[in-house]
Formats: sequence, C-alpha cells, structure tokens
Amino acid sequence: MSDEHSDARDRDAKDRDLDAARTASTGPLTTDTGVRVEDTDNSLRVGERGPTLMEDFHFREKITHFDHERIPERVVHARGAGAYGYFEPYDSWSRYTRADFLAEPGRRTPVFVRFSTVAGSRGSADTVRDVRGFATKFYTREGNFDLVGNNMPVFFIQDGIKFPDFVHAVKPEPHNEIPQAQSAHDTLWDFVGLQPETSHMIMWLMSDRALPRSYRMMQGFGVHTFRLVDAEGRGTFVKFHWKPKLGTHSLVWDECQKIQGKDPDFNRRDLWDAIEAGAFPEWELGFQLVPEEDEHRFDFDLLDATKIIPEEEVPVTPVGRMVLDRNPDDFFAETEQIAFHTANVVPGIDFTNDPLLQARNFSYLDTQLIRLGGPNFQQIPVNRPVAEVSHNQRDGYGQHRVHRGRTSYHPNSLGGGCPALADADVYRHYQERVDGHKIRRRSPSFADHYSQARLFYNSLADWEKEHLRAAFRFELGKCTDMGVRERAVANFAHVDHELAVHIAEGIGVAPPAPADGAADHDRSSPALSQATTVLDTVATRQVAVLVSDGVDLDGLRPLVDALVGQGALVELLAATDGTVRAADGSEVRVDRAVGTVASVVYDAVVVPGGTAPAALAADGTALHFVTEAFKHHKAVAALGEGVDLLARLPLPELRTATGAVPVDDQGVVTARPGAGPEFADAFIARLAAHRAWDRTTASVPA
Ligand code: HDD
Repeated sequence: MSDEHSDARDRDAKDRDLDAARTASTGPLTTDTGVRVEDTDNSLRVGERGPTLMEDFHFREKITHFDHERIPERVVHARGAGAYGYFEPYDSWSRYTRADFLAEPGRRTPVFVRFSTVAGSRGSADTVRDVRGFATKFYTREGNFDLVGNNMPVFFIQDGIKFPDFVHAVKPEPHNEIPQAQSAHDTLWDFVGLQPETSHMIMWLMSDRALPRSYRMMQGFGVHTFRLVDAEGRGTFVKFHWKPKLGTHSLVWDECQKIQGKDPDFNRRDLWDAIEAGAFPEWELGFQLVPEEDEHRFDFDLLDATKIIPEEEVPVTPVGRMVLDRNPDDFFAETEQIAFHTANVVPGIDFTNDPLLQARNFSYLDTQLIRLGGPNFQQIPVNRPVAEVSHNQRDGYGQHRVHRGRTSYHPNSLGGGCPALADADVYRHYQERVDGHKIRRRSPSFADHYSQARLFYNSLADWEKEHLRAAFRFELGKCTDMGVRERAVANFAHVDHELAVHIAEGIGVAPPAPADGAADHDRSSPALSQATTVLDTVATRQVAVLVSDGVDLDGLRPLVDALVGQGALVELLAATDGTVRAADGSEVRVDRAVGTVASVVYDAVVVPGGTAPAALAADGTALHFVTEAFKHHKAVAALGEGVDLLARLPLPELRTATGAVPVDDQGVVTARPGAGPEFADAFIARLAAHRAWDRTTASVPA
C-alpha cells in the first residue's frame, strides 16, 4: 500500500470512528428510546390549568437530561478550543526513536489539538494574562501519544506535590471567588514571594507570551525533558518544541483587556474562522536532543522543569509539521470530552525522572475519572485510538463495547488464550538503573532559581522589557497587602536589581537593596525574544478600512488588492451596515457597522481618500478607532484626504515631527494625493512587522 493510501487509512479510521458517533438532527422528534413525540411545548396536565402529571415521560426525560448536561470543568485549563489535523515528519527519526509515527517522511498521523487558558473558568474571556495550554493528541498506529504542553517552555514549580498550592493561589480567592481568570491578586503574589522557584516562569507570565495574538501565532513546548528510545533500547533526552509558521506574536495589555469585553471569544473565534476559511494553521515540531552521556553537561538539571536548554547551546532540529484543517462538529463531544494524559505514550517515547512529570503521570488519569465519570472515557469517539484495542478490562460506567466470549482474564485457555501477549511492537519501558534512599528532598541541582530568569530578561528587546515591567506594576498594583508586594519585589531583586527598583517605584514600596545571591550575568538567548520571530507575512491579518459616502475607491483598490493577494483579510467598516456610495457613484457593500466591532479586533486600519474623512471626522467612533489602533502600535495607512483625518488625531509625536501631517514613520504610511504600488508595499511591510513597537504612544489617549 502506498504511503498516501496508508495515511488516508489512518485519517479515515479516525473519521469512521467519529462518523459512527455523528448524528444529525433530522427526521421526526423522538424520545431517547425512539418514540415519536407530537408536542414538546406543553407538559401533560389535568385540564388546561391543572397540575402536571408524573406519567409525562417525555417531560421527565427532557428535564432529567437537561439537569445532567454539565460535567465538572477541568480544574485548570477549563477554557479551550480545539481542532483536528495531521502531523507529518520531514524525515525518518528512527535513529533516535522507534516511534512508528516518526519513522517515515511524509506519513500523516491524525491529531487533535486543544489550546486553552489555565486559570479561568469555562466561560471566561480568552485574552487574559495567562499561560496557554497546547495539548496535542497524535492518533498513531501504535496507540495515542499525548504531548500536553504549554506556550511557555518552563513551569511554576519543580515538584508536582506543589501543584494544588500553586493552582489554589492563582485561582479566584476562595472566600469571594474574585478575580476571575486573573493572576493580579494577593494570593498568587503571596505564593510567588514565598516560593522562589516560580521566578523564571513568572518572568514569562509577565512577558508578552502571556498575551498571544492568536493560538495560531504561539509556540508550544513539551516543557519536561522526555526520552526518545530507539529499536535497540538506547535513549536520547529530548525537549519538544512547536514553532508557528506565522511567527510568535502578541497583543498589548490594554488591547487584551478591551477585547475581553468586545469579543471574549477572540482566540477561539480566530482559530475557528481561520480553519473555516481554509487558512490552515501550521506548526513545525522540533527536537532538542541531548545524548545520555551529556546529562550532566549543563549548569542546571535536565530534570528541572523550571529550566530551558538555550537554543544556542542545543539547536532545535526541525522534525515535521502539523496542520490543523478541520473544526470539530460538536464542542462538548469533542473539545470538552477530549482527555489528555502525559502517560499516553507510544513505543519509542519515554519519561524521565522529572518530579513534575512523574506527578502529572498520576494526575491526568485521575482527573479524567472524575471529569468523565468513570474508567471508559477512552471509548468516547474523540479519545478512541486508531490502533486496535483488546484487553480484559470490563464493565464500568458508560461501557460502549459489547464484549463477546466468556473470558476476561489472563492467562486463559477457554478464550483461546486471547488477547495474547505480543513480543513485537510492544511498549518496553526504558531500562534505567535507579538506586537511593527514600527521602523527601529536592536535589541541590534544582537550587538556582534566578540565573535563567535573568537570562530571559536579558534576552528581551527593549520594548519587551518595557511591557514586562508594566505587567509587574499592574499585577502587584492590584495586590492589597503591602507585605505581599514587598516580598515579591525583594524576590525579583535576585533576578535584576534595576527591574525590582522599577517595580517598587511603581507600586509604592521601598526600593529593595541589592540581594545577596542574586543572579549576575549578562548572557542572553536571542531565540527567546519575539523580536527574532517570523516578520514577513500578512497572511490572515485583519485590516479595517473606514469608509463612508464619497470614498475614493480607485485610490483604495490597489492597496486592498495587494493585501488580499497576500492573504490578509480586509473589511470595510462604515457608520451603519448596508452600503455607502463611492466617489464614482458606485454602491459599495459594507462588511460591518463600526459600532459592532472595535479597533482592538483588527491588526491594522486604513483611512481612504475621498470625501470620507469629513464624515469620519464628525464621528467620534471613527476618530477613536484610529487613535486606539495607533496607541496599540498597529500599522495605519491614510490616503489622500484620509491623511487629514490623521492630522486631527491626538498623535503628538507625529505632528511635532512632521508639522501638521503625519508622514511615513513609525508604522504610519500616508500618500497624498494618490498612491503608487510602493505605498501598498510599505504598508504590507509594516503590517508584516506585526506592530511598530518603537512608536512612542505614552501620551496618546487610550
Ligand atoms: Fe497540567 C490540564 C499542561 C503541570 C494536572 N495541563 C492541563 C492541560 C494542559 C496542561 C495543556 C489541558 C489539557 C486539555 O486541553 O485538556 N500541566 C501542563 C504543563 C505542565 C502541567 C505544560 C507542566 C509542565 N498539570 C501539571 C501538574 C499537574 C497537572 C504538575 C498535577 C500534578 N493538568 C493537570 C490536571 C488537568 C491538567 C488537573 C486538568 C484537566 C485535565 O488535566 O485533563 O490533571
């Protein structure tokens, strides 16, 4: 069978599984037992004004089912969005791992990915300051492999026994259940100030990584050091990386807070819309490989999940690509019921003794039992492997299999000895010699909590540092207990004294003295900065064009054509829905009324020429739209009379720098009267750069 056919077989197998479960609401309404129903609006009662009867089985069934519609939401990562797709390796990786799905270049393995926030409830907003989950289920021919990672490469704690403490600290405070989906409150920062191992991850949490522009534009990390095992049983340490094809990009904090109101589903919608539009998100899987003999070569412990291996020390080897190309049919059945588990591994992939990973290997199975109501959750369509399943486990809540035969034990003779033990293609645990005393103690090799936090800070561009410092001030500024603020600041004096002083000055606590034992090095890892990401594509970027009667379509068209030609999405916004009449007399269909959206849900704004600006200038919403886009460092284009509109806005730097009219500067591109092709090129370059981070916006009203 050719590769193409066997790929199709794997995907078909998964689809068949799902197909068997799919139902469309067609035909007559029935009860759960298939009895046809003639009226679902009136319960059965005695006379028109009399009591309802117990014998109304349709009423009772409908209400009972409704009463049981909810399952416990995930304790963490409750809010998420998912999609199906496939993974294909670029090469055969069998020199490192016997994992079948990595053995043949180009062979496709079906996947489901669920992205999530961590702290908020299921109905919380998407654009909160938080870590994002990035969990991938590979439905391989040898069983399911779950890579349950995050969009940050380290974690808050080193030992899973601290997980409930950390989660209790970051979740809403228990007495009043406030605040929702926010880390900016006393209990989180109380914990941070007392638990220095959180320092490195907190630096990531205060960085722009916590504010992804899109799930499609964030990295993913397996975090732990795992182990690849080849056919001879030889191991190689590995860290897993996902790199987004569109680059790693972030929103700004003010924008995030506004989007929480304007479009709480911003990231979920973005993923859904991109897939529906055929702009399939794509990531590259990478390995950082460390030979076993190099285990102790680093100045940190590979088993410590609060540490990265800098890419400059061990480069990321590109391994394959993942494409998400299908939205689920039913959010609950698929995205809600998918059950990830770090211990879902396949032959060729194994664990290390990272104490955080070891704890996870207990926790995920345990949590699915309560969340999905029993031990048969792997039979739910989205969880079912494409590999054959055959074992002696029986019964339990929600059993969907009808097992045949009289034996459910091993060994047996009455069932022909089945299922039999295999000797080929089996999972063999990596054989590692381990001996020692039973102790409750952290390894001294886990003791340095600050060097890598500093490495991260040193690696950021100036604008990234500025955002991080502002985030600390915001978060600690929300804490009411001054002791909490002081301890947190004192902790970060171990990372960077200047940073700690800056935070202190913003939150009204005394600047800390330089700390004993503080990290003190100027090493950096350029790969950690988002300034080094992909900055040459406008694909799927959303551009708002503010139009009104009199708009100069001829002047606008080349820009719109160029944007659309490169995969950007352009929407025409006007004061009301419907149409506007262009300068040439034609009717132009409007995509949305400006009042139903906001600049924060777009990447850039264009103000065309024509008589439009006069009308726009009379409209505070339009003025605010452009000013806010400017405030958030977005690319702005103005054409012809549109330039006059910019001149009316409170954008002081531009005005003082250029007289009355802004020029092509700081991500603002203008052309008067008309625009040549270089105008579109200039704007596209600004948009591809994501944001004009060097733009000074402090004095621009938010
Ligand atoms: Fe976890 C969910 C990622 C540490 C216990 N975790 C969960 C999800 C992701 C992560 C992405 C959501 C999966 C989904 O979409 O359904 N967790 C991580 C990462 C960690 C980590 C990258 C550190 C490297 N987690 C961690 C520890 C524990 C847990 C140390 C417990 C000892 N995590 C859970 C859980 C969850 C979970 C309670 C909640 C819902 C679920 O598992 O299915 O078991």
